[in-house]
Amino acid sequence: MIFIGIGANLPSDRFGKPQATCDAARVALDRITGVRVVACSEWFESAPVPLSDQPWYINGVVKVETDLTPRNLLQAMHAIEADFGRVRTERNAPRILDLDLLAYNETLIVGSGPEIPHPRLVERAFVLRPLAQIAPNWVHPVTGESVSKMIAKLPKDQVCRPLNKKI
Ligand code: PH2
Ligand code: MG
Ligand code: MG
Repeated sequence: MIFIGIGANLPSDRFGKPQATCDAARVALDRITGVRVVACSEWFESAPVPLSDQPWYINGVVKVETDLTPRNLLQAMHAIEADFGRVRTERNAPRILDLDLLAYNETLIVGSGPEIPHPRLVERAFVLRPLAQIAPNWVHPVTGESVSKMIAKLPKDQVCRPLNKKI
């Protein structure tokens, strides 16, 4: 199974609110030649991790099917980020759009570039909670842990809730 994390916490001139950018990003992913979005989580709103005074994020996860290699898929994702006005500064800076390749079947890529599976997915509620909606039976290809096991191990202080279910 192949999963992409979508996130945004800055408004964009073209799309407006982060949620509208995330909606448009989902469409753009499906329009990549050779890529089909086959499942989508709800949108979640989540406090920045690590906690800071930057705006809250909209986050979600999609499942895709593709004939692209991991590197070609990453390249197409980066092209969407650039097209949507993403400016790269330092790690964890606020952004108009972030697309992260979370996992690509059993593929392992380590080293200086983007790593697969995404090395920080296990510590992020804003990835694991949406992932649990679309792939409750997925297990991490390196650790063998289930999504629910990873969620149980999360620090309890990460706020991440479905956008339309505020209490
Ligand atoms: N992305 C980050 C850093 N921190 N926090 C939240 N809540 N959502 C994100 O998508 C996010 C983050 C780096 O990519
Ligand atoms: Mg990211
Ligand atoms: Mg990224």
